[in-house]
Amino acid sequence: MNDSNLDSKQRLAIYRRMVLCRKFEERVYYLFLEGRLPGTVHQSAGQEASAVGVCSALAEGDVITSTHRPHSHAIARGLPVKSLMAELFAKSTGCCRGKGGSMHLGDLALGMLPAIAIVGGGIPLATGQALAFQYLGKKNIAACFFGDGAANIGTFHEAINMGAIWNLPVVYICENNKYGASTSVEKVMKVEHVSTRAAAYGIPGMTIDGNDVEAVHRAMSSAAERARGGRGPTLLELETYRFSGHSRSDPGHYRPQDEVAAWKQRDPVGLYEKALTDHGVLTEEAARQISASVEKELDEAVKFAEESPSPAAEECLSDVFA
Ligand SMILES: Cc1ncc(C[n+]2csc(CCOP(=O)(O)OP(=O)(O)O)c2C)c(N)n1
Ligand SMILES: [Mg+2]
Repeated sequence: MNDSNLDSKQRLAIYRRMVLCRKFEERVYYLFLEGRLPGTVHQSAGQEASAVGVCSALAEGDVITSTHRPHSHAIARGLPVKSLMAELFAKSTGCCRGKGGSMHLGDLALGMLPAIAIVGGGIPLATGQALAFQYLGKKNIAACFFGDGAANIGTFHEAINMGAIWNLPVVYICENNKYGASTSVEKVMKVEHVSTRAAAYGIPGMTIDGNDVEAVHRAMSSAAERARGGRGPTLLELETYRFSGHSRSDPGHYRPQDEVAAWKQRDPVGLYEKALTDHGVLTEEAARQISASVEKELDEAVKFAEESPSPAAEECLSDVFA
């Protein structure tokens, strides 16, 4: 932990953001069980270090793209939890005015293109966003989240090749959580690491412990610096695990119990809490206060969402393209 340039204040902010991601997912899980939320959800508990580590290395004006599993990405990018919760409740105060729902969360003004549920669909979008930054002479970068499953989709290869040949300011971030829906990554990939594919496009590729938030922060910081400096993309593979099944309707029984248990031992929130405590950055009392303030923020978000109006019937066709 000592080789990071983060100070105590930044570390505590990262920790709080991770707790917010985790508790948001817990809250959403219970709201679904109670039948209070429409639609479906793909949850990201277990993957907080990836979302928060990446976004903690971004600057104002940078843009992320996301996937069908976007809640932690949105929270990590700093979208207000109220607007996310209202979006899940399909209310007009949501970040997409209640018309996008869980799989399309986003707010371009706050640095997140609305998420795209087509697997691999965000990779060309991030590449296009990076091309726009380069064309306009901006110093911003695009950070592109996608899963291991998306790394076998055609757009992965086409878009990364394009980003590479044009030295675009984009970082490609594969969250390798070992499964694409119920399919284990070993069944669909001959190479051990997605990151080795970077060699095919002539860009750097790295595999990082995706449950170590500061390791992610460090790797992303140097990839972002490279991209911002005009030296082109990097492919980061973050090894992580989702604690839940693929979606609300999937209990995840295809995963061996000992595998799930081993990854829960490496819970990214717990690991960081311990590291911060061991280094004297976090006390038990401070952890309690952070937990209470996050719960309060979520109480307020749920209340705000439930009390917000649904979109008016006459707005049915506004802000939608298809
Ligand atoms: C093009 C396309 N094919 C199939 C699906 C159905 N689908 C949704 S998520 C998913 C698995 C994606 O796996 P991965 O990219 O590893 O992301 P993870 O769910 O693990 O976060 C599939 C097959 C889809 N949404 N889009
Ligand atoms: Mg996956």
